[in-house]
Amino acid sequence: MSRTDVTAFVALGANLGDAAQSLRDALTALGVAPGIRVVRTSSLYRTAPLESSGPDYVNAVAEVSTTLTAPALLDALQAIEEQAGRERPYRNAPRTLDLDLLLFGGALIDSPRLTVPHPRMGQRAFVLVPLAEIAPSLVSTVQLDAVADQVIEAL
Ligand code: PH2
Ligand code: MG
Ligand code: MG
Repeated sequence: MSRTDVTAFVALGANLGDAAQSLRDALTALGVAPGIRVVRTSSLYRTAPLESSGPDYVNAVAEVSTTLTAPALLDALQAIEEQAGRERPYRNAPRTLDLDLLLFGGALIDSPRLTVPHPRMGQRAFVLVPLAEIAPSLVSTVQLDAVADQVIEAL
């Protein structure tokens, strides 16, 4: 690992089309993207839509190691979303693929394009449960208890 490698965590979600396959394809695309290495991936989870509509979601979290800057990593995530036919008709609309940057090393980022850590990750079982699976030291029992009412099951 070079000195510039950063460990980042990416949330994956989809609830249109073959959502599970879209997540698998996205993990493959992440792995071959220049400057991104997929280190670990969680199980896929079926989750009830939260402040969203449509079919159940499939969600997962991936740990990546990257030589990219945070904005460049976001560009790469958005390019993979576009490739999957992502449309944005309105906020939290059902989607073919959503890739959210959760954590970028220990960085605190608050720019118009990007807020890291992801501001809503602590309220979402569909992020915390898969994140706890691959990085248990990052998620506390208190946090998991706070989202225990949200429906989530491993696929
Ligand atoms: N993403 C949202 C809003 N609501 N609900 C579930 N279950 N899974 C998601 O990925 C999700 C959501 C906004 O990005
Ligand atoms: Mg999202
Ligand atoms: Mg998003």
